[in-house]
Amino acid sequence: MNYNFYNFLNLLKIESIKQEKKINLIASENYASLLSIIYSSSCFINKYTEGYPSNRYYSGCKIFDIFENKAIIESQLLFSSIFSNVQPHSGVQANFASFQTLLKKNDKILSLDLKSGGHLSHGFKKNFSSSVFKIVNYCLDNKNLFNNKNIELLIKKEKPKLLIIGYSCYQSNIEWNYLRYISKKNNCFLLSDISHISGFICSGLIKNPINDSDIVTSTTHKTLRGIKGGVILSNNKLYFKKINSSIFPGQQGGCISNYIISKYITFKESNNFNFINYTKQILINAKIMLKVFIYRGYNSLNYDTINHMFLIHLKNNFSLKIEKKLEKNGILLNKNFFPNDSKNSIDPSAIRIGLSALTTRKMKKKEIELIGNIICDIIENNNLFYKEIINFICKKFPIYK
Ligand code: DSN
Repeated sequence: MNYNFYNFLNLLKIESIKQEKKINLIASENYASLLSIIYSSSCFINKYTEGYPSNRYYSGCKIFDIFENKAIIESQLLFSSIFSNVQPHSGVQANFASFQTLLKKNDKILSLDLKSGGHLSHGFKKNFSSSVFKIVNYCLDNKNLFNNKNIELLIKKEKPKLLIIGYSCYQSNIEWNYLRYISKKNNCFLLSDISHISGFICSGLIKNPINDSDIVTSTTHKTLRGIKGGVILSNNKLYFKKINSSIFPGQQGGCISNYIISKYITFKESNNFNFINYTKQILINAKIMLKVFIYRGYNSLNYDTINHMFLIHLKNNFSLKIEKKLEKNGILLNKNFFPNDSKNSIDPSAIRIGLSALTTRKMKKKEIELIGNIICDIIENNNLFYKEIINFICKKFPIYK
């Protein structure tokens, strides 16, 4: 197809109408705040700012220095950390810089298995991390929980240099202080990847692992409601210099200046009572929808969730087919592994559901229960056409009012 400028404008229009018309339950997505979007497309898009505040490669960075310093301070306030690097382009890059800081080539990493909810960058066999480091995985136990004793046994047996605590789907609490105790006792570093739950942590709804970790990494676009990006935090002075040099010049030249300004807005917006109330509502909504599924006879990892997301086992249904059927009805979510899944990644046994985006649209109990029941109906019956109802709900709750 021969796209010209107007075709592209049209494509943008189609995408934005699609976003307005669909119910988004993808747990790693959200709608960035308007202010963070505006700042992400500011005139700093033109400015090269290689280096760090007061120490740049190019001239003309004085105003940007003010913004980057503000972003650093605001993220430190938000997560009670004494160090922050706001330059990573993504959570994956934040993780790689942490590996570069703490590890040498061929060191061993102990991380959560992908099928148990682990992340690609934590050592998946096709990811760059596993070509540089040796990887051993722990799994969720038979109650679908992080099992401290199992992790302790693996640390003693495998002697990893780094334990990663972080997940793409998990519904329960983690005893960070115990994991810190056992990893420290065995000379193992601890990296906490809080990408999914950082909004809950800065609101105080989930315990902040900053003092129980050597390094903490996060994305800025999930429960934090910013634009896409990463951040690295630490309270251990030994690593500050090394983290900075791992990011620049270790992994990148210029940072994305306009995105760093936008991150400042995100950290600022996340540091007030409105944001705490927002994350409380995400939690309420996630619990309500999970209850609908349990009532309709579905299994999840647990009967409750402490964050924005949960898994639903689809019994004998094909998740790929269900994902597509839901999309046709205006509902977006992703198929997902369930712990100990015997199926493959193309058609695993579960779907993952996250409530951040619907909460941003200000939906509450009535809509959440209705949408939960509609999803169950679509899973259980063929030829149902809920598109009109989904459209109607979406119209009542515009993304940006
Ligand atoms: N793969 C994303 C998720 O869905 O959790 C994070 O990178």
